Amino acid sequence: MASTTETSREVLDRILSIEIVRVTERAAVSAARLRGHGNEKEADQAAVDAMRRELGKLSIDGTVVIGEGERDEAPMLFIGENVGTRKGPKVDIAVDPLEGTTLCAKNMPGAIATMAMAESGTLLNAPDVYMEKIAIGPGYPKDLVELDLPPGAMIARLAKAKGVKPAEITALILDRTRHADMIEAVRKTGAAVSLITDGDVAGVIHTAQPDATGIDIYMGIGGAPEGVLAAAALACIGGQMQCRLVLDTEEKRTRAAKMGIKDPRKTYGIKDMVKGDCVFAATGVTDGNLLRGVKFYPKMMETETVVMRSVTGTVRWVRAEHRQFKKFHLD
Ligand code: VTB
Repeated sequence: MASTTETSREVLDRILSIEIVRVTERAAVSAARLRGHGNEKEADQAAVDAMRRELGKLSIDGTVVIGEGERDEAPMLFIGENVGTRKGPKVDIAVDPLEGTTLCAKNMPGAIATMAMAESGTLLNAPDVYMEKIAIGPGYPKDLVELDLPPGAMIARLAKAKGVKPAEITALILDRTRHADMIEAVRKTGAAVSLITDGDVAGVIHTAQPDATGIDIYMGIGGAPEGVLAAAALACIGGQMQCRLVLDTEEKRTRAAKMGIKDPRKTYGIKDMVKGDCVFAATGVTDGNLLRGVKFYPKMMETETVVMRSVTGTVRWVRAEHRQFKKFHLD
């Protein structure tokens, strides 16, 4: 048991890196029951309910900083909501109970349940707007990625650093019309573009294991909450990322200002988004490159989770067999 003298750092280390696995497992199982049902909202709600129920059992005094929406929209796990038993360390919580709702509803690869937990006041409080992102894995010279470099020049720089020709580089980009010019510019260098329909948290994580995933770089505009979660993962496994919020209207700038964002054009590195010790976890909902989806058997369920911690760089792969179905509140 955690004694009252333990710092949040010790608790994050010893206890929460395992406890957090239960949270994403529960969310993943609840969503997985609704795979392929064509109902994104229902699957998302099931994941949110399960995640909230499980978070409530953790010995933390948590505050949701990346959540399901803003307080006035009254969703569950809203930004600012307190979670946990309140008897424990103060921590920031970032959640995406079902990242890739469409992937789950259509039973396509790559849906995950994910969250991060960090020392209080250390995660970027990002509004739910778009974010420009660029990310690569570990092992490159410092400051290699640069958001404002034209995509073609970025690919050339990356290829040089990797010691290969641009044709041997693969960039992962969300398949959106807003990325048409970027995709063309990357292809012009001879590099390959892998397109995904959703799921850029996993997309960014892919860059950390290029040999396994075939992905060298993630580029493009996705959700800001997903950007902070991806930054939390890279803070643990290494890599580089640069991001900028897309605050293109007065309304968005005002919302961001209320969340403490003073410079709407600021470029964020990983350390600007994740300033302290943090734990990140993701459980597969549908099968994907990163994680296997939930498997249901008559008397057992299987989940696969990756959980990682930033100060130690420990990455644990947790393949779990669950036999007590009632814990999952599936009926
Ligand atoms: C991405 C993707 C998410 O939103 O962040 C995307 O990773 C961005 O929004 O899985 P648009 O769909 O509007 O382009 C998701 O697709 C859903 O949150």
